[in-house]
This record gives sequence, structure tokens and C-alpha cells, in this order.
Amino acid sequence: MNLSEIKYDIKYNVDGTSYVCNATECAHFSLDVNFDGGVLKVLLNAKSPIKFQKFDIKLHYEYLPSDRIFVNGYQSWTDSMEYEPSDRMSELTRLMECFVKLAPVKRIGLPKSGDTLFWKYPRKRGVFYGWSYGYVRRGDNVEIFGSLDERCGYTVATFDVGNKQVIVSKELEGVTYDGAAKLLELAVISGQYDEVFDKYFEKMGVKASVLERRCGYTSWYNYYSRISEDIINRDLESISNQDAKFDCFQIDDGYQENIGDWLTTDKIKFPNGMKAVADAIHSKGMIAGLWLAPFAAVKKSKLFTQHPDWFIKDKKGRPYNTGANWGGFYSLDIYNEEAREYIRHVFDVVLNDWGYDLVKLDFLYGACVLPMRNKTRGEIMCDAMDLIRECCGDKLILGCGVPMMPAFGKVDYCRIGADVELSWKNIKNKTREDVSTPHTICNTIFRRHLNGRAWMNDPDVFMLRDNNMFMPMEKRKLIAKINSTFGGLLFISDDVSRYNEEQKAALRETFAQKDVKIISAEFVAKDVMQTVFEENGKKVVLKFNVRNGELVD
Ligand code: 9PG
Repeated sequence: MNLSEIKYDIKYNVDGTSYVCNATECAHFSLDVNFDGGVLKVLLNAKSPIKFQKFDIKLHYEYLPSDRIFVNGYQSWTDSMEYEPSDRMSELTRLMECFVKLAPVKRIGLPKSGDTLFWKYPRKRGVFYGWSYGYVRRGDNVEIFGSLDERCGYTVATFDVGNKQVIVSKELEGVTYDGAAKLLELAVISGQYDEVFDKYFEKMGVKASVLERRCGYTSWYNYYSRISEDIINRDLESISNQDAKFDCFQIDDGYQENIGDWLTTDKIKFPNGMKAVADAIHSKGMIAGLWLAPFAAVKKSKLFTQHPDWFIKDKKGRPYNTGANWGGFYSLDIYNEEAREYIRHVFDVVLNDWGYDLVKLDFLYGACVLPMRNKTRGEIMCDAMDLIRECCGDKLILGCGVPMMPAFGKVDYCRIGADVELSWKNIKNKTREDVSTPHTICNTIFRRHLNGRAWMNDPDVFMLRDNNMFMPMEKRKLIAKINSTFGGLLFISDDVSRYNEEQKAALRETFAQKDVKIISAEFVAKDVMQTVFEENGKKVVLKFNVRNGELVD
């Protein structure tokens, strides 16, 4: 990269006046830009207090029509895939985009799980944007543009084919800079797919995961929140009578009286409390997992009614809704000392008193929906993940609903796609984070580079059962195959005592440890995914339509 070819597109504000700057030196600040060893670093020296409205660095890039462009969605659930240069990225109609920005819709929190409220969505054909990193693939060669540090603000990589540019932007809302600060540290690496990601994580200082892949059960995708001690005990018993190797049993949402009151168990559903459940799981030789959303609370929870001041507030000091689930929820301000103490206490009870070995931590994005305390969203999320790891010590964490890069190396397992649906239909989503089988399948394949590097990937469950199931066996088996080929955590939600011989065999086959080497995975026609891999030395080709799950030959 030639530094003299870099273009700067910066808008900032000093004392209420807006300025534009297209150079490294201007009236109110200077930038120290350095490109060394494949890393582009930008340091700011602000001469007076500055707020940035836009901070874009533009690099010249020549695309070819055969290139494939990968952009990483904002958080776990956000759709992420490779595009062709002539594609249009948006899955949301303009109408939907306007709808989610309406004040009453914002109030119920619908768009808050994604980036819609703080990042302008490119509408044009041939413009693709993603968070923290993205790449251009030319045949077998991949060139990645990847942030090495999101603590100095989230990084957005935009690939603009028409303008022959890669634009690296920083999300710096809410911060006033004065004096010296790092604004960007970006690695540009090219080579073979695996080699490039190995180098990227090495530069980031995130060590490869040493965990084995895990096989287990989660209660969510059959009963949703309608669980009880009876259902859990029955499924636990059925699983322990199977000859497939289960090593983890995780209780999901539904055991607690209210979102936020994690230590107040619903006595009707779980009369013996949550320690008894963990003990029962341990007695079957499995590790015990429990779901919670450690920052979240609903209005009627004891936590929120007793301590509204511990929660994130808007500019006017009113509690700020951070998402639409459970009729709307609020998130704790992770810098509030009492809130931090409460979070520590919850983990202490769940992990030490109740004895859970793994926590599935969900809706984490809520911690950074608003910049505050002169910190960017990126810095807040990094701090939130540090707090979580500190609270959990060396217990296992399965991240979920979490902005990706702040969680790299901080969680042991992580969801990398949307929730799977009990059917395989191509629904039009309200947001890019919605429940969707096509989205989760694409993410499992296109975020495979994170598996074993950032953590072990959780591709979400596969289902083999016949009851409460709305897709044919062939499609259920396809999901199982994709998950076991690309994922690092294999969970079902089925009552396996109802399995017939075919289902039992499919379960054993999915859980069986295999030596897998992915050779390629790409779209070969509209919506047609073709993946080629070696499984125990044998070449396998899988070709299917991601929108409906039909096999293609
Ligand atoms: C428990 C569930 C399960 C599940 C998680 C998460 O965008 N949405 O509307 C949306 C709803 C639910 C959801 C994710 C997204 O599910 O992914 O595995 O734990 O919470 O409530």
C-alpha cells in the first residue's frame, strides 16, 4: 500500500462548528499514519476537543467480476456471506428500513439488535459493508482487511466496487477527543484462506482454541420458554440412555421468574431449584449449562423496579430500551459499580453455588447500544466482555447475541448465526438478526474461519425429531451435516426417546468425530451453495439451495 494513495474523508466538529478534512494535517488535529509489516496504524493528535461525524480512509482497489466479497455482520445473529461484485447487499426493503426507524418502533426496541440505528446502510449494487473485517477472494487467494483493535472504536470495512475502493471507517459517535489517541490499527493480509486467517488472529494476539468440539442438548428449540423440571429430567434421562456421545446438557430461557432476576427461579416450573438440575446433569456424566442474559432485564423484574438507576439511560436521563424481546428490555450500565457487583454475584451463585460449568450468555449487544462516558460502542463492548470473562474465571462461556470482534478470545464457544427455524422457508426478515434457517446456514459456512481461531463456532441446533417439526427428514439431515462439517458445538433439542432407528443412526453419524478438511464453499449459481470437503480422506460434494434446503445435482 502506498501511503500517498490513501484518501481521507473526515468530518468533525469543534465547539459546535462542523469542518471537513481530506488530509492528515488540518487546523484542529494531525494524523500520524504508518504502514509497516502489513499493518496500517493511525494515531490522532487533537489540538482542541474534537468530535468526529465521519472518519473514512479510502484505499484504491481494482475488483474483478469473478471476485467474491465477504462482509461480517454486526453480531452473532446478523447475516454474513460472500457476495458477487454485481450483487446488492440489502435483504431489507427500503420500506422496512424506514419502518424500523420510526419512533414507536424504536421505542419497542425492534431495530436495536443490529446496527440500523447507528450505521447508514449502503443501498447501491456493488457496495458491501461489514464490521471489524472483510475480505476479497479471487479464486483461492484471499485478501483480508481486518481491524486489530476495536477498543479504539468499531471498524467498518466497505467494499465499493463501482468506485474501485476499500473504505475503512471508524464508528466514533459520542466521543470527544483531546490530545493523543489511537484511531485505527488495520491488518491487510493476502494468501490462502486458512493461512490468512491464521495470520490475522496471530497479529491480533488471539490464541487458537484448544477445546474439542462438544456434542449436547439445549432445551430451547422444542419447548422454547415452556420448560419444566419434568421435561428437563425426561430429556436428560432419554439422552443418557443413548449410545451417542453427549457431553453437555444446557438449560435455556424459561427457568427464571423474570428476565433480569436470574437467581429467582420459577418455583412452579422448577420446584427443586436450579442446583438440583445441575446435580442431575452431573450425575449423568455431562457438563451442565445454563442460559442467561446477564445485562438484560424487563420492566417488571425486581432488578429493574428496585434499581432503575443501574441501567443505560438516554440523553434525557430516561431508561433506554435496548431490544424488543420479552416485550422490550433494558440493559445494565456496565460502568455502574453496583450493577457490576450484581453481575458478579449472579455468576458467583450460578457457577459456584449451583455448580454450572457453562453459561450461555445472550443479548450481550445491549451493553453498547448507546455510546456513553466518552467511550465508543466498540470500547464499551470490549470492556463488557472483559467483565464477563473476569466474572466467569475459567468456566466455559457460550457467547450469543454478541458483537463479534470484542468477543474474540473471550468466549469458549460462540453463536455465529441467527436462530434456526423449525422450517426451512425463505421468510422476509424484519431485521438482519431475525430467526432464519437460510441465514443461519449461510453464516455457518461463511464464518467457518472463526471456528478454532476466535472460539469454537456454535452453528445453532440441528433437529432430527418428527414431532414439532416442519421440514422433511432430508432437510433436517442436511442441517445436521452442515453443522457437523463446519461447526464446533453440536446441539439438539429433541426428546431422543422418540427416535426411530433411522434417527438414532443419523444422530450417531452426526456426533461421530471426523477428520474434515474444507476445500471450498461458494455460491455457484443464484442461492446455490456448493461445498467440497474431505471427510476421513474421502471427497464429499454438497450442493443445495440455501433458500429452501433442496439438494441440487
Ligand atoms: C432465548 C433465545 C435462545 C436462542 C438465542 C436467543 O431477533 N430476534 O427476534 C431473536 C429472538 C430470539 C433469539 C434471537 C433473536 O433467541 O439465540 O438460542 O437462547 O434467545 O430467549
